[in-house]
This record gives sequence, structure tokens and C-alpha cells, in this order.
Amino acid sequence: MQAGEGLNRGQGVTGWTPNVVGPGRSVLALAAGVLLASASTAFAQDIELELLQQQPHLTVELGKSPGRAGFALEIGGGLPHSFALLELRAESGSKVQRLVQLDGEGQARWVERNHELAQAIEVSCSLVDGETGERAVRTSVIPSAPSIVQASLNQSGAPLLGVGDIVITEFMKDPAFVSDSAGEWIEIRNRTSQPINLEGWVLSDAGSNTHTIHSANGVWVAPKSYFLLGINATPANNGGVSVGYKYSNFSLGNGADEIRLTDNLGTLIDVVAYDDGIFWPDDAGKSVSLDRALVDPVLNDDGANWCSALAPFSSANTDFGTPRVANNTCP
Ligand SMILES: [Ca+2]
Ligand SMILES: [Ca+2]
Ligand SMILES: [Ca+2]
Ligand SMILES: [Ca+2]
Repeated sequence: MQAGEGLNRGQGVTGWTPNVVGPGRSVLALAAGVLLASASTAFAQDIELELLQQQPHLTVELGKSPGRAGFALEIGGGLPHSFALLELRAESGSKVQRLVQLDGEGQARWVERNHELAQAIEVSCSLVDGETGERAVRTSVIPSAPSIVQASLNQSGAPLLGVGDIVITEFMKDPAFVSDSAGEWIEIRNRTSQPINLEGWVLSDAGSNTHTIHSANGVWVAPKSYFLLGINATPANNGGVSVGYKYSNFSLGNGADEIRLTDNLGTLIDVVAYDDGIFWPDDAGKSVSLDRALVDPVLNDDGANWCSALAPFSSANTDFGTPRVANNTCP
């Protein structure tokens, strides 16, 4: 889409030009685009207004669908695995900050849901160069946009998802009752009030494990519910666990490993990277279980918020865990 397409009602695009920061060095340039779709628009296409072709960049999508407003920020061109600090300041002066980790390609996508845009919002993005310590800050204003009807829906019309809409809550990396190749599983929780379809999502680690979730009818996680992804979906073989989706080409190392869940648009929805028992629980035959009060995509990054499950699954399986139900409170 060209910048300007799909705009109406006198609303427009805001953009700003690259700046040079530090000793003659262009560290960061930002661009923002605002899409305002008319009431007659059935579904806006997924919009990316790239006002600047060069990297690094930030693009902004605005959207509102019934009961669901918000905007998405695409950050690109940063250093791999570095951080961007986003600050969102409303006209009233209230502000929130978000620390976003960029991926291995120096990119990140951040979605703010349920943000009503009744007021203009000033967005600042800081990228820090880890080598030089240089900090680049760029700011622009998203106008208040009460006339937005809907935008930023993906091509299937599904609402945008954000970091933490699905959270990894428990995993069995080292079952004892059955073999690892039969008994590994991952429990996730849908924290939203909407059903979420995992179709096209990618389960991966930092190595070569990668699996794209696919099922003819989609893979739906009910609102406010737990769901199990497992290596084996046959209860007779997997220790009696009710697996909702069976993956392949993915295993949970008994030492350090990662669980990454990326949605079909490329947003990293949650990631857990555990170690070999230094800061994380590491008991054979017991799942690694996030404290039930800490179901959060950031809090679950800390091994101290996890513990080994406290009780057996059932009378039939002596391994410990709480597959598909709320976890214990950690001791
Ligand atoms: Ca394992
Ligand atoms: Ca792995
Ligand atoms: Ca996480
Ligand atoms: Ca559980």
C-alpha cells in the first residue's frame, strides 16, 4: 500500500525524518503511519506504512475493531537482541513505558490493545547501542482518532494479538513415567476474553527445533483457558495426558533450552528460556510449573518464579504436574 491510501475524514499520516545522533552517526530513524479506515470498509488489509525505506525504523498501525482498540508498533533495524524502550504519553500526562527486546534480526513488534485513543498519544522510542552506549530517541504524536472504525486486522479478520495474550505456564521437559519422546508437553494459557487460533503459529527454540502449528480446522484455545501442546497426543502412550495439539520436530531439552511461541504475523507472543538447574527447577519426573499467581510473559522469564510441580498428575501417572489446570502456588 502506498502512504495515503485508505485515508479519509481529513485524517492523515504523520511521519518524521531520520536524525543523526552522536558523532555523525545515524542511529535511528522513525516513521509512523496512521491508517484510518471508513465505516464502510469491510476489513482493512494488514497495513504497513513505511514512510522511510531505510533502517532502522518504527512504524505504527492504528486499529479499532468492536470492543478492541489499539495500535501496533513495528521496530526494525536495531542491533540483534538489543532493547528498545517505548514511552507512550497521553495528552493528560499519563504515561507508560514498555521495554521491548529485539529479535536476532534487530526487529520487534509491539501491540498495545484496548488503547482507546480518545487523546493524542506521543510515542517515543529509544534504541541503545550496546557497544557505544549511544541512545537515540525519536518522538512523534499519534492524533486522537475517535473516528477509527477498524484497521490493523490481519487478512483473516482476526484481531491483533499482543505479547502475553498467550503465556507459557508449565512444561514437562523430563518425564519419568513415560519416555521423553512420548511424555513431553507444554501448557499455555489464553489470558484474553477471545478464543485464539494458533493456526500458523510457530513453536521453536533458539536452535533447530521449529514447528508450524497447523490443523485443518484451526487450533483454538478457549478464552481464559489452559491448553496443552504435546509431543504425543495418545493418552495410552503419553502418560494419560489430554494433549490438544501434537507437534513434531520440537523437543524440550533436559538441560538448557527455549520455548518460543510466535504468532502467524511474526509477533513473538511468549518465550521461556530455561537453564540446567541453576536458576530453574530441574527435577526428573516433575513438570516445571509457573507460580499460579504469576501468569505473565515477563514474570515467566525468571526461573525464580517457577517450581517443580508438587503432586502427581493422577493415581495412574506418578509424574508430578497439573496439565490443563491451574498450577500450584510455588513454595
Ligand atoms: Ca526432554
Ligand atoms: Ca529444543
Ligand atoms: Ca516470557
Ligand atoms: Ca498447569
